[in-house]
Amino acid sequence: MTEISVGGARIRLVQGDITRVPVDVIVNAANSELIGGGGVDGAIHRAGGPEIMLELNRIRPKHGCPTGGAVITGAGSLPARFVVHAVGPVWRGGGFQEALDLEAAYQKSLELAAGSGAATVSFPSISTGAYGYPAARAAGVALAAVAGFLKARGGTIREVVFVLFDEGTFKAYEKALSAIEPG
Ligand code: AR6
Repeated sequence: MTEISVGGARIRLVQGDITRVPVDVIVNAANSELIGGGGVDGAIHRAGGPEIMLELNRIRPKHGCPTGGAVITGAGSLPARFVVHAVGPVWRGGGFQEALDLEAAYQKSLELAAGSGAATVSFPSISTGAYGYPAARAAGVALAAVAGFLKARGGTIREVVFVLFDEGTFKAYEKALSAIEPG
């Protein structure tokens, strides 16, 4: 399954590079320091250009962005209006509130996206690369968080698209999507 309707909106899964998919808001998997890095964060800053980091340098909270938090900036030369930089948890075995922190990262990102008036939002698979969160577990948390938000208070958001880089991650999200109640 690659698509469902929830709360009058749509959740869709695609395999690919998130920097190539036009949306209103692209969510980035950032770190607390908001200083850029590898993975999807590196790809977003490369494709968006230096403008995004210059803006982060202006708005960066003194002690960084906490795990489960997010900040919003412009999107530079990306095919989007804004980028939300979300901080997912580092996987430490599952007993350190990782699921709650991951859920919070998705919720905060959607609040910021809805606050910007976005109709379309894209997410990568937050925390499942360098941060080591097992993809199958992360997929369940991510999809439940997004579906819950769309059912309760989706606001302007009409579509959330997960852009999954590799086939294994895509398959994990496909499986997890079949467990989400449409409606
Ligand atoms: N489009 C979509 N997904 C991508 C792309 C892309 N262009 N490139 C990689 N991915 P990661 P994390 C996938 O490591 O685990 C960074 O250095 C990737 O295959 O990017 O949250 C940050 O600065 C994986 O499925 O993010 C942080 O320090 C997913 O994106 C740290 O890594 C997430 O992998 C964050 O780690």
